[in-house]
Amino acid sequence: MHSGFSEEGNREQCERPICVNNPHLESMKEDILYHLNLDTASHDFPKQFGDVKFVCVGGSPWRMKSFTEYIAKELGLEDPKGEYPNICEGTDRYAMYKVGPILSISHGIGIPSMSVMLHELIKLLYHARCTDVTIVRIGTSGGIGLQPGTVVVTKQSVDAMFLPRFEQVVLGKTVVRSTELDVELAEELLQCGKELAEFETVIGNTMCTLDFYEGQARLDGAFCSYTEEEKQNYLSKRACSRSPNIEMESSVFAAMCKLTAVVCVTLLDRQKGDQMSSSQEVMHSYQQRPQILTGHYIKKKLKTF
Ligand code: R2B
Ligand code: URA
Repeated sequence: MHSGFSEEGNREQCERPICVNNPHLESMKEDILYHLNLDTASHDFPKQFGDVKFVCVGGSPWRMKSFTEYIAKELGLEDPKGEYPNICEGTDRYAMYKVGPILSISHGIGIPSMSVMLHELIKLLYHARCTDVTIVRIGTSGGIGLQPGTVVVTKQSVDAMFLPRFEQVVLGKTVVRSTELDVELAEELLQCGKELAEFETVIGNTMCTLDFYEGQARLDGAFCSYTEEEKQNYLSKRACSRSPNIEMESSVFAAMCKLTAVVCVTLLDRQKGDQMSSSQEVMHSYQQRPQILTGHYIKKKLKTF
């Protein structure tokens, strides 16, 4: 098993521990989570993080702080002083916030940035002896043939060749890992979107690319070697119609974690353009949608615990 989550038992069985799959960790006296600026020698992980049940990850530090403020308000866990300190203070690689059983962490742009954060996050949850943790990526994406502002819950993450795989070179050899996500969790999140009825929510395959410009068939990068017609053909490929949105982290996220979901809002329709031309206000309101949907899901779950 590669992922950081136990696949033993089913969802109804309680106490699903976080698993690491690395025999070398046992012999380490201390573990330094370098990019999070945390270590097991000077922090009591079980005390600080042992109650975590939900982890929300997203690209920007600012968005993850705003999610913490939002969810704190929704759950009545607001800090009267409105202070949510950055747990990763001392590094500007990632930002982390915690309120009640919810941890919120930024992951930056792209697969390598997400991967480094996930290695350290999974070890953090393992050292903290957390159980039954659900992780959701709340992010942004480009839509294909969707009204901007639509929220897409990912069924499966596919690569730029429309294949459900995540490839990584380990010791000079290509290792291929599956990008299956938890279907039941995706359906529950879709249902939350329907219950809220505040914005369009759909389910589909999300394409994960290595680049924002040529990698996503944009015509507005510094370099471009194809025509508008070739771009449109690529985006409207038959396989692509089952993939309503494009982003840059879902594949490694799906490959490394189980009991996870990806919820991304579409910021624009890529069949109509490439530039992010909506106002800051509109963009801001779109970016709140995955937070609202995931917040609704967390509230429902916490009521049933
Ligand atoms: C969505 O938006 C970012 C690029 O602007 C990237 O992190 C992603 O997946
Ligand atoms: N994020 C992406 O990766 N692509 C887009 O088009 C918009 C957001």
